[in-house]
Amino acid sequence: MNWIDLANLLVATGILASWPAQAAPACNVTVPNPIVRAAQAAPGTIAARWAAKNKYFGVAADPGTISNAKKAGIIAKEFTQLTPENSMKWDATEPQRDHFTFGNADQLMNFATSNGQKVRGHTTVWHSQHPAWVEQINDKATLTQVMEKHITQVIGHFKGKIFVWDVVNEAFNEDGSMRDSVFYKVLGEDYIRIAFEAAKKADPAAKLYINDYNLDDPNYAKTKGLIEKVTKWRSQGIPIDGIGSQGHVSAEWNTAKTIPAALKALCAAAPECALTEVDIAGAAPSDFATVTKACLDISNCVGVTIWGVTDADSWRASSTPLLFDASGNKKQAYTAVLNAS
Ligand code: 9MR
Repeated sequence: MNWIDLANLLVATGILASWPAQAAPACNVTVPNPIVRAAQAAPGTIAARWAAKNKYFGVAADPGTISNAKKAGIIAKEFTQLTPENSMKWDATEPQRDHFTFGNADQLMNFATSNGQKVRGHTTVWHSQHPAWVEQINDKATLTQVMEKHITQVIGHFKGKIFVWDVVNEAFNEDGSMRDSVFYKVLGEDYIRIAFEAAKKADPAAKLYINDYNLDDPNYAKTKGLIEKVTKWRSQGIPIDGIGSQGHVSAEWNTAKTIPAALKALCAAAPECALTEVDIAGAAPSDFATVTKACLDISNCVGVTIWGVTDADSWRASSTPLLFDASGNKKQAYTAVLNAS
């Protein structure tokens, strides 16, 4: 047992009230959000090591995963942060106009609360997984009102309980221009301001993120385009607190090796940043270590979320991209991340 695990054990068993300040590892982390206390992570886990560095190590889940006792056990022990994989999306929370449903989302929130885990809200404005009635709106006044109401209701429902929201998801094309979603088509670029201002009003304490995929290379047009726009929007006073890089990695397209430099560039463009949906096709241990360590090495990177518990839960299950195999056993990638942490 190393000293971090020992300190965690002492805290968990009540022998120490909290981590002694001088026992915390020397590092230059000044994260605006005090994310996790070491006491919430089980000794010997990756999450415990990350908590000692004031960063979360999280996972995507939903009622389907937490209702499985084995998976619930893994989540409770191994992760300090949860993201609802689907249950807070528009089609789940407002399937019909003005009818809000939070059953699954509340279930996940309650599970997280009882396990001392922080929740990242995902996601209010996205071109995908919103109901057909949203897609059909074609005038500015109506879409503004509908978008503001959706954000106000959903973020407001969890006010004070959710520490980070992916307010806008996947707003960019691969060439760095803005995606032609219904929001962009009807409202133009101004939809970003409308969305973030509504989110800020709904929960002033939550950190507000823009989240996207294929931001895995600093020289890629999409990475550059997002950085340029976020820098401009922030200079205009739009309340964007953070950039989320999803981190869906595969060997041939967006490789692990360029992620450290890409994340550095993204994190320099906002007060904070995170890797929000990490999975790596084939789960090569060294790639998992490279990707996760990229966040550890950047002071304002607040944490990493793995996009699912076991390989069987993954949206791309056939590529076995996660840290636990389909039976819930730790894979070599887990050990590689632990050793790099
Ligand atoms: O993992 C999610 C899967 O269960 C859903 O069917 C899918 C629907 O679009 O969304 C998946 O999660 C996505 C996330 O919300 C946004 N970034 C890409 C993720 C993988 O597709």
